[in-house]
Amino acid sequence: MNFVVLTIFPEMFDPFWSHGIIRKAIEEQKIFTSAINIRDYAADRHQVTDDRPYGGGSGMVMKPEPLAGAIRAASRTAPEAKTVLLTPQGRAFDQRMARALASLDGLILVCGRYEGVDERVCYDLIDYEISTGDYVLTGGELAAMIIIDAVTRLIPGTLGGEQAAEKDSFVNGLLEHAHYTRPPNFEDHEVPEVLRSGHHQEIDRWRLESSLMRTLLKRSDLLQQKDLDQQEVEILKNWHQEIEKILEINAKRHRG
Ligand code: 4G4
Repeated sequence: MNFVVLTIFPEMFDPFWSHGIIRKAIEEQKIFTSAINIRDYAADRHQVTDDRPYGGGSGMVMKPEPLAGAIRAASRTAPEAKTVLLTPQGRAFDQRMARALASLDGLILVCGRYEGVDERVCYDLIDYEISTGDYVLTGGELAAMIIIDAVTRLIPGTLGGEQAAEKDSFVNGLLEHAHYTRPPNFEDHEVPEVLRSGHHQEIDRWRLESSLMRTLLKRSDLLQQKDLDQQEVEILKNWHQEIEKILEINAKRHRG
């Protein structure tokens, strides 16, 4: 996968390329990365990339010509790549979109600054507008890093042998189960006995119950959307029964 970032602050990406899974993916040529300075495509001597908004008002707008020049140059070096503008107005980024993007050959990620980019850039030069969430950033750079990070870890061979991404949150529509490592007792909190038992079937069952419980308590919206399998239905029905029992006992107590 080829990632080309267009930004007026390419240095922001130096530390991003230099650590962890992203660094390893670059070293092993699973991804190819570059950050190109939009300023290099400004025509004037002072390389200006912003201008005052038509219609007045405060703040500046990103000029269309340098951006168009940068996008066209990037498209020539990566003709297979799709162009993406990171913007609060874009389609909401999620794990499903990350999976779809991971199947592409290349992405040209356009990072806006100031109060936004001239609308006409979007007309012919942008394939997708994506938002990483409902908040406003000073620039698209952090949003571009989020996309690159989430997509890279889905590329086969990037996460280390077992491809842990397959077991992750959202892959099965549930939140992850709780995780524990040594020591067995930490500040008076014990690791659940079953996880130390070596009974793989019971461990799988415990983890599924942990996933379901966490999703129910923290993200019941995900549970409503999910197509539950036989075992998941059984677990939820068991909990339902337990709760009914407790409420029945309580009701009896109040009736006397
Ligand atoms: C384009 C238009 C993305 C880019 C306007 C970018 C949040 C996100 C920007 C702007 C961004 C996001 C200055 C508002 C840069 N903010 N949620 N800012 N703004 O993905």
